[in-house]
Amino acid sequence: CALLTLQTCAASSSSYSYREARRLTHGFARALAGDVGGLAAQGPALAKGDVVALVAPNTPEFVFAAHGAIEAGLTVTFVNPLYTPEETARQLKICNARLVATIPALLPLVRAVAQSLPQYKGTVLLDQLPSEQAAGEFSFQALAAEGLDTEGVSLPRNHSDDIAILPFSSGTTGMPKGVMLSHGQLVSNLAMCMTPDFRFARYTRADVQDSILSVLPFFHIFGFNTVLHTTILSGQHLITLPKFTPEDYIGALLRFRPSGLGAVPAVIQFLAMHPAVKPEHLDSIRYVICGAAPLGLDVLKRLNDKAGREIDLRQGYGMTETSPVTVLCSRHTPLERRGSVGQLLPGTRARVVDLSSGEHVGPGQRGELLVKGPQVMTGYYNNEEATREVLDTEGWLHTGDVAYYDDECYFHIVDRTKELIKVKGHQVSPTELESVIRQIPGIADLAVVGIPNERYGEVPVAFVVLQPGSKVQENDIISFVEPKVAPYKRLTGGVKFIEAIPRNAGGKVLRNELK
Ligand code: AYL
Repeated sequence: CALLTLQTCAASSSSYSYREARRLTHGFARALAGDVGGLAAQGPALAKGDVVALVAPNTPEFVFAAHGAIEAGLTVTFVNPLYTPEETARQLKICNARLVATIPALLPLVRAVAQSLPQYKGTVLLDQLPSEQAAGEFSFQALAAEGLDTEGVSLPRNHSDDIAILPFSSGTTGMPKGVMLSHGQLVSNLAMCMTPDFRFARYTRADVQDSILSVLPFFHIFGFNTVLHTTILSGQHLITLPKFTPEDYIGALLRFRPSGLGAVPAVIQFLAMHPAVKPEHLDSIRYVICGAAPLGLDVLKRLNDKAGREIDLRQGYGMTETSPVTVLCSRHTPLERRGSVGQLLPGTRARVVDLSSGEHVGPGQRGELLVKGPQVMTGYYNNEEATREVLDTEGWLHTGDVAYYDDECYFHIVDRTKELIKVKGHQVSPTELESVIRQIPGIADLAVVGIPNERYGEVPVAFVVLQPGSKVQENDIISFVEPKVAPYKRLTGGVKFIEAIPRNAGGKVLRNELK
């Protein structure tokens, strides 16, 4: 397998074999653990459990840096590369990042925010070093080479309960929080997804290596654990694109003829509906793995119509907090059930409970979905209160999703009790947007909710109560928010001025009423 291609970036055409990937990953791990290649001059050595932040789009080096840091006993957090400096700084501070890995285009942003981190050690450039290199800036390739050349470095042992990654999620309420996912949790979820009934990827044999095209970002758990790791486990070839554009995506379909796709519903919709996508572009596609937001059976059927045959499209459901998959369509799921999110993965349990009484409800009845299994997170990083809100004493995770299961135990996600807004599968926290809008003078009260949108799934809309005499207008609010948040968090749903925000007796916003 070592000589097979592991990854190709469709944009730069840079390509790595399994062997090269292993070498670079291991070399980087050794450099970090051995504190070599100039790292020693930049403060105390990295110690087990220290956090390394990756601020980068999908590139092959992203993967080597993440795996190398994990191999060195460190914990990796992923920062969305579309984040503004404020958003980036917030995440880096919460997890007290000691090292940042990024690409040259994002170096100015990282330089601006990293210096204020109390235990900051340096920044690793995943590509060429800039011509004007500052102290504490390192080349990934040079560190990996140095790590391989240095003798006597010992790598720490990673245990099942050690925290491997710290992706961010807003959970059921509030600002985004670090989700502690251990080696054991990630691996157990992979094992579940690779069981014969649920496995979507085919194991590579001597004569055939499948490839999968995925634009899902590695900074999201779907891209990192479900797509990337199942690809590696089955010995496939992963084709990545740092950014989705219709031309690049169609170009990659034609050039690589992938057997599989990793996608969110917006991409499936594009494939099914966009006139530029022709039936022959879909010729090679055998399976599609889709999740993170709802996908209707109608879209799936239109995709099949365009392809002229049945594509093995597997919808799944999960959360960052569950590594992420809990429910998935299997190879046995009949077409008419493929609009559901599937059935429970082996080793995973679920309950659907009445929203007011908390009592179990039977098939066909809606209630909050609770899940339990070895893939459920350890908790939120440094936030016991938020952890207690979602993880009860028996280990059930309260998902904040409203679901029902049918007579064959297929699950259907129908609503959310939590605040979360999902824009093209990306999380948007209403609390975060509310805290930005609240800075505008003249606003008495406000609440942000998500409303359905054909193109994006959902978009945020702000309900605003103005102070008497205030002249604030819709555009003032939209343009105030725009530069302060990542593009997908913008108020695409607009602003609605109302008399009062509906709240319950406890002061909690009645978001469903606003919707
Ligand atoms: P996060 N249908 C409807 N809503 C969904 C679905 C789905 N298939 N999947 C996720 N959600 C919503 O942390 C739901 O509200 O994880 C859930 O609580 O970004 C929230 O998104 C979690 O958002 C896969 C591949 C699951 C990916 C994932 C999603 C991980 C997204 C199973 O096979």
